[in-house]
Amino acid sequence: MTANHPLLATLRAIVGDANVLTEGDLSAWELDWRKRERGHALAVVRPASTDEVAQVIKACAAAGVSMVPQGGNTGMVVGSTPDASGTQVVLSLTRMHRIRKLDAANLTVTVDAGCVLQSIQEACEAQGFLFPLSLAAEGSCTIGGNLGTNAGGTQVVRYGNTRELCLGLEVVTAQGDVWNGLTGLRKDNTGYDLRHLFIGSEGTLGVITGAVMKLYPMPAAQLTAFAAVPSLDAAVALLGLAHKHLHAGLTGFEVMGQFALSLVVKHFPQQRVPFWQESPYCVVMEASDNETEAHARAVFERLLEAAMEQGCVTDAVVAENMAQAKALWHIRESIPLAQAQEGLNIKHDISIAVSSIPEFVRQTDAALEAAFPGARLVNYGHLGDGNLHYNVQAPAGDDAEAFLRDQEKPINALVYDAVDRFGGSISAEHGIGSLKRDKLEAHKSPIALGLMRSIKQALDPHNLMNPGRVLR
Ligand code: FAD
Ligand code: 2HG
Ligand code: ZN
Repeated sequence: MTANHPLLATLRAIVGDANVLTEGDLSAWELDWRKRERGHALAVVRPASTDEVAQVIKACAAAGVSMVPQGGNTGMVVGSTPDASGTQVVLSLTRMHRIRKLDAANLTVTVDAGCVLQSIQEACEAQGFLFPLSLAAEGSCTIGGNLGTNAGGTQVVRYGNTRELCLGLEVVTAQGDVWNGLTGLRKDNTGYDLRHLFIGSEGTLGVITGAVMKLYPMPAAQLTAFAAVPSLDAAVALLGLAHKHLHAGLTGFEVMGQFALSLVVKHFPQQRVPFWQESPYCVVMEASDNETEAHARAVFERLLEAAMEQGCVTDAVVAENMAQAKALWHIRESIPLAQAQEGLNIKHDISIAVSSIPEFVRQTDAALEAAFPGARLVNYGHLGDGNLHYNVQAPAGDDAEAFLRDQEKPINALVYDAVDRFGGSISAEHGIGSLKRDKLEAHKSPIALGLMRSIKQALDPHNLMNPGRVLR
């Protein structure tokens, strides 16, 4: 295929010449965030409305050209970039960034899929509402990508994943038809709930163009604590205490291993990281309170006193103000960036029952250390959700690319076999994309895979929507 492909003239007529990109540096769309793979697109197409998306899909379908839906291109599993063939169209949604409607009484906001997550948070906050989806990529990821991956983030312990926050979708199907499911209803039992098919489908079933998302009143006060814990068992005990003392007021609970924090210290020396040298793990914890800040502090202090008495916290700081709270959260959110600075790495976004996490880590750390001496284990994540980022960095000084080439497969096998033994999931957050497609085959039940293939076949019989992602 070339820049003269006959489809290009049709696409230009739909979205305008300036929004069909074929030349120059297209890295922003063709290279994934982790720099694992560089693809090559026939064109990057940037529609500005649902109608334009529908026309683009119809044109591509008529030409038999496959499409890769893309939002902020922050995905972790090589799912939003084209393959290397030069035959695929990247369908970028970022020109669709309108907040369509905020319904205060219904506690919902209706948005275009290309809205950057942070812009939704800010627009809602300006009107006194909390949109609680929160992740370190929020300045560049889009709500369409969040829905496409069913993103998690740091508030799931209270508000759930993106799926739980979504009340309705607008989707352009693989045939170019527009399904308007933007009802915003909290109860609707009229047959299959189609929205749940598209959420987490990673662009393989259709293109999400709009969504109705749930809002919450802004809490009266939010407090953040950073605590040193002597072990993962202690972190789990602290989580239990936090649930008991804070109930629904517990809105964040993240764990960070010592090596993960050392990478933040190394690559972002301007950040002040408390306790990291004296403790194998630290926890960042958030409480939201509907009464007053004084009430929130009193509850938080009782919790920390109980935790110190029981020995599950050895030291703690509670942020005095919003700026300090942000700085503490920033430490946690900087870990993936520090890992990227350190070099290519192997990521495992696994989940297992919270109660099993300490034993899983004990056994798997020991097995990895024995089999891959020198490999550096970067363990952190959403302990409140039973979701660890159980990552592996090449031994210090080694060529990371060579390490991944030679050791990624056996390391993945070791970790995912352990996840299976503990009854967990090989992906709690980032999804499958193309990086974990073979792992899905190996770790998901054949019945579940068969049902997934039937759904794909029914919705996208010509395999034009993000082919080769999730399923072979
Ligand atoms: P993209 O990367 O563009 O696409 C992701 C997938 O969704 C692709 O398969 C794509 O085809 C599909 N897609 C995109 N838009 C649409 C659409 N409109 N319709 C249908 N399919 C679509 N993830 C978490 O879950 N939790 C975290 O805490 C978290 N933290 C992160 C921190 C950093 C620093 C980074 C870089 C990433 C993080 N991620 C996290 C991963 C990533 O940001 C999320 O998965 C995010 O939801 C992706 O959004 P995006 O707009 O960048 O999507
Ligand atoms: C996070 O929780 C993200 O910070 C990224 O999901 C995790 O980079 C990672 O492994
Ligand atoms: Zn995460």
